[in-house]
Amino acid sequence: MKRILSCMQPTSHLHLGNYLGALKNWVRLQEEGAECFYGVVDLHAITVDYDPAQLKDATREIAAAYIAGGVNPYNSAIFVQSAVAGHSQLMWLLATMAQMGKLERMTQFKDKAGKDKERAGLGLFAYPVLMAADILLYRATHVPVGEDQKQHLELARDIASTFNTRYKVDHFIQPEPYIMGAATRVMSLRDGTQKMSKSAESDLSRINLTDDADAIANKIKRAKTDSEPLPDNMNALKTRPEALNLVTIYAALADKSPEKILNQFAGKQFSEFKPKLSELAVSKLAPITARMNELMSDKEEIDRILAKGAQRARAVAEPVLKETMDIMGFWKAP
Ligand code: AQP
Repeated sequence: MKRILSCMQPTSHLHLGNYLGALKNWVRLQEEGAECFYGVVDLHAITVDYDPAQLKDATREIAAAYIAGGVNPYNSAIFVQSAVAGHSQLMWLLATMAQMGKLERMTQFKDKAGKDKERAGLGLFAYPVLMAADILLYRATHVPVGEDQKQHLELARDIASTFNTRYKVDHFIQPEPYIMGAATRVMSLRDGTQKMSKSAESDLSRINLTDDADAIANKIKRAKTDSEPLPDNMNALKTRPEALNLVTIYAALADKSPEKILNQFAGKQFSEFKPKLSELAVSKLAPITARMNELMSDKEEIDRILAKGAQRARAVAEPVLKETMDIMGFWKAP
């Protein structure tokens, strides 16, 4: 049986990249009958500047987005990372076998630490070790993520194998990345070479799941493009990152291949394509936004769902942590 684990950080509102690259696929896996654990990883969110007064609601909003996007909290466990103590406990154990050299090669750390690497926090540097703990704690077999998380997942596989070799056991499962769908890396609407991101400065660079129809239409209208009409083949988009991004988004929202979309729009100008893309985006996202708003108006219900989810998560995580500590030779009360 497949066991799925995947998470998002409550760093800000979820965006179209999070939806197409991850959440939409989570729902598919749930519908295929896999055992799913979907986390809101608040311990990761505090590795960058954050506002403590906002963290609780940001956490609830991510959970609301999961449910509004189609995760069924009665089938899948939706939980908050900090409510399951095993995440940070296992992280410390795994940190003893994560190599500094490998962590230094993580591109996300380099991007987020920026020029002032010396002042970056240890938490930001060790982020991929906590992510390895998130996954290994559940013995997850598959981890559906966007392309940006592939490197972190390779590290989690590496740590699992180092542990098994060092302690001569077959304890941790090697998690497989699941990079699914047409839009595995949605790019910024302002710059087709940068990934769409919650933390990018310009709000015009992303479509948030909290945006209303006017905001979505406005962002697509102002999305950077070039002056050429759309071509009839994908090869011709290789040197046109912004055009490729919009076609890919259209394809992923329509559940069609990008080639099919080009067949439909070949020779058309963006002035014709963009309103069609807005229409499609609004038709897919407006129901999610409406449901999210509804859920956020009943925070107690979200809290109940998260409390149940944490119970289910702990029931799986605690025995794995205990077994890990036994293998490592820790003392325990007789
Ligand atoms: N642009 C993207 N295209 C496709 N998938 C994406 N994901 C993120 N951005 C894109 C996927 O969304 C999941 C949750 O991501 P996260 O909350 O861990 O944050 P992140 O990957 O660091 O990216 P964000 O959303 O831009 O957040 P910030 O700005 O806070 O770093 C993951 O599966 C990720 O692959």
